[in-house]
Amino acid sequence: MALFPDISTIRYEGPKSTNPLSFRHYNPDEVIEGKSMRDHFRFSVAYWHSFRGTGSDPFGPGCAHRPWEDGTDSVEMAIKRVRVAFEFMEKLGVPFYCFHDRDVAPEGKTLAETNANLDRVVAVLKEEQQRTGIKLLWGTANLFSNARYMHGAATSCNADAFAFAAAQVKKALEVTHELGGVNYVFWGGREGYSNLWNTDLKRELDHLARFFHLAVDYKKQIGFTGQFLIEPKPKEPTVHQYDFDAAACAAFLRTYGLINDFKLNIEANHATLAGHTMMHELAYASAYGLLGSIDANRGDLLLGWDTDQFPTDLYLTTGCMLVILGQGGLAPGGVNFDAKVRRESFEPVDLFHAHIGGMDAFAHGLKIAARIRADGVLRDFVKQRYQSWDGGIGQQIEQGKAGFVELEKYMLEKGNAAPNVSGRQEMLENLINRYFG
Ligand code: XLS
Ligand code: CA
Ligand code: CA
Repeated sequence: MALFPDISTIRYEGPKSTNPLSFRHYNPDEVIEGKSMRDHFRFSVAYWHSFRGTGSDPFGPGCAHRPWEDGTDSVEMAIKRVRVAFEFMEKLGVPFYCFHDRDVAPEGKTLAETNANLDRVVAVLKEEQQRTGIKLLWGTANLFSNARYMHGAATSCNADAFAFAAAQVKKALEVTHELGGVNYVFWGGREGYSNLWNTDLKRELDHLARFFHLAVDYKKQIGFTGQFLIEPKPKEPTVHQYDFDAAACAAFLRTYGLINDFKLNIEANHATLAGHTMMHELAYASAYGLLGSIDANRGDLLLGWDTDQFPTDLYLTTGCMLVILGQGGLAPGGVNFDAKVRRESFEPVDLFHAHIGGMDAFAHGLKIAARIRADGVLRDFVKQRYQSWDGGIGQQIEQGKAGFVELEKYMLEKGNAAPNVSGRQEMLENLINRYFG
């Protein structure tokens, strides 16, 4: 069944190629810093955007041209859509995909009916995984679309919403396990609040932690060994999301004794919504040993909401790759394109252009980051900048050998601090630009 009849497998043709349906930088077998590009990125397609996105927005309904859709939300349509998705991913050459339970199969009238629908589609997902060798990077549960979650799921004021969410995640974990998923993501959906007049914040946080503990217990019970990931996001849909950013998630996980069971899935658009750069969020998560996977996309800084655009900015991808190379990679995580084509890009071929652009931007960024690291200029500069900590009083502080008394004595004797040296930000910015030439 050729659903993209005019498109053949996308190949690497090198930087000089002018064929828009080819890779100019992503060459899966090319080895950089001892690892193939395929293994550096572990690229993944997000089922929800690419196969359930219709291009609808608050001002109008969907207008995407998807010739395989029959206009129903039936299980039959869901199964046909799986075949389309796998043909797309095969032609694109991505090794992974991600989904929410409700992306792949329709919700029924009862939980039992919903689970049965999911089982039928999962059997086909499994078949297609086996046929193509494409694997599941992560599964997740949609705990935000159905009206029962209007007040949140694990943080709802309605205990039945918590119970339903638990049942839903239980099933999503089983399905992820069944499909050999290597991670499982928790994005906080409506876990947050819009105003404090009606909200018991402490009780909601306790419930959220309880929910995660139950998930960890069940993971162990079924022998699922995939990595659990929490995905920070500061706002949208609620004004105040509990998983605001990497720092808030780290504090939450530590407070509730969950720090060893979770890592973070960092998304670029969520980082900027939080007033950070993606590189900040990655560096922060990595510093705490919590960087597990990334959702690759970008926002539009002129709009300021979650536009989920495909990443094309080489400064962004180079920054990401500097941090990722710095921690030795992302596996078992990967680079998931949580991104959607613009409403105006309504033809199926636009899905190819979008992913090719994202993959090439990351591959190009990887090459640049590897060159920056090989030259060592940045690393040497930073090392030099902190040299006062490599010996003398700095070393004594780091080694816990100097307290306030010793530090006062040291300064009384010395009289004043050593003069500062320039941070040379502009010089370094110029230096980084040389690699983009
Ligand atoms: C929404 C999130 C979501 C998660 C998965 O903003 O990005 O798509 O990645 O639930
Ligand atoms: Ca995401
Ligand atoms: Ca997003």
